[in-house]
Amino acid sequence: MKKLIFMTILYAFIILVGCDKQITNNPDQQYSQTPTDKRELISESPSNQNQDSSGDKNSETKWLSFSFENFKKERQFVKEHHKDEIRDIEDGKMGNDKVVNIGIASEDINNDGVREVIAILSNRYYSSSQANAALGVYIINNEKVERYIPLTGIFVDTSNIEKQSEIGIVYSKIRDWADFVINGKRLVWDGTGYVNESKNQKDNVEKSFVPIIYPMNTCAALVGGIQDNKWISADLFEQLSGNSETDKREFCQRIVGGEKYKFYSIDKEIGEFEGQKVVEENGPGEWFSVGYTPTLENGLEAIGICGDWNALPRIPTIQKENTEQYESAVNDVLTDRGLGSVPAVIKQAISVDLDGNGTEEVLINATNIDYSKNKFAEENTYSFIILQENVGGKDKSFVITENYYKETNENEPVLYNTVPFIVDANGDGKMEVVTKSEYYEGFSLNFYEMNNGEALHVITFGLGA
Ligand SMILES: [Ca+2]
Ligand SMILES: [Ca+2]
Ligand SMILES: [Ca+2]
Repeated sequence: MKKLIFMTILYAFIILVGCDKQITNNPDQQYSQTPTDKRELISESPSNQNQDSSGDKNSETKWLSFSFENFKKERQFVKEHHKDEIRDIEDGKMGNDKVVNIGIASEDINNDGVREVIAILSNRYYSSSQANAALGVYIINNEKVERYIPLTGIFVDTSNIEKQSEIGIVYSKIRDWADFVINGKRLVWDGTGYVNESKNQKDNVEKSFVPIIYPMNTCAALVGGIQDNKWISADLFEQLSGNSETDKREFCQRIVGGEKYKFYSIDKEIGEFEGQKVVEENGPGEWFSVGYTPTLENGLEAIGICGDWNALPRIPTIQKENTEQYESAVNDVLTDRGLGSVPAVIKQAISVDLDGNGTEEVLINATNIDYSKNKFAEENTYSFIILQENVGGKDKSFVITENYYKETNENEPVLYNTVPFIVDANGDGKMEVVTKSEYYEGFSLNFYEMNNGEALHVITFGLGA
């Protein structure tokens, strides 16, 4: 049942690993870095962030103080955002209570150095059995509300709203977004909005074991996953920090069959599949396969995650044309790597809000290699992936993975890098970037987790035939 690709395995990956070493030691043929763990800041504009003058962020609740006088400009943004309902209330269409009181507080909720507006709108219109006011976080950009995040379930003492202790925030050590404390209940950020903490804790228990598989024809390769909140690479040859062979074998043994996997392409959920027991494959290398049903539609490239959350909380947008705006970032890398005279070619740009902070990141796939025609080195060719983030209004770029070829060499297979998936593989609300490096008839998959503006390499897996 297994195709040839399953039979002689990891042999080429051993070559691949060996080749990386050659690459590094052979500047005549190639220069720059191995594809797997390279990330480098190539440009950073001065940031205009203001650090909170209160200094260290601790885990104490900070009770918010809402002002009904100050923050005139911010109040205007909020009014503009709710203008239709406020007009109806003031016109008396919503009853006799025609005054909307708007209290404003200002804090950096998502840890990006820029303060958000937190507003409370008080009027009978906002009263129900679940709340007696409207409360929300407003992300302001270009003088208007770019994103409104409602916070539900607030009951405030409307007669003494400026001196309240019903609404507080707690800066989180594990998430960029602060937790909210509302009437004694904790709300935590789940990547798209604020949810009740108890729901989230239940999810965390389920996340202590998450296999991730890469389907190929009738069988999938076990790529790695999560075990006891640690990333695991199932590849027995590759060692990322804190990833022992014992951990890997224990991880594999826990996959007993009957696991439910959701399969994802880069921009959609494909469906649910059932996985079988893990099988250790023999050959020139060792790897683990997982059978699955039903059959995946032919030619679809997917990643399977055994978890019940939505691993595509935000859908990536793929842009293949009109990518000129990203050329300067590509030219900066080419110049820095000594290929300044080689034209920038952008195969695609993928934009998505990786960390869920309301601003989009962009992955730029730059290559002048026509991989369908030639898999061997040609003079002045390259394949690299840049991550561009917007921090405090300024673009900042990192190279995630890169390969360059200075001279034509018919015996030297090229490494060709793409971004086949962007998924939240561990269910923390932040999406990981998955790169694929193809090499002759082998490939590796690499997962990068975004953490405070850095791309941490968390899973690596290689396979060859
Ligand atoms: Ca902020
Ligand atoms: Ca973002
Ligand atoms: Ca994640």
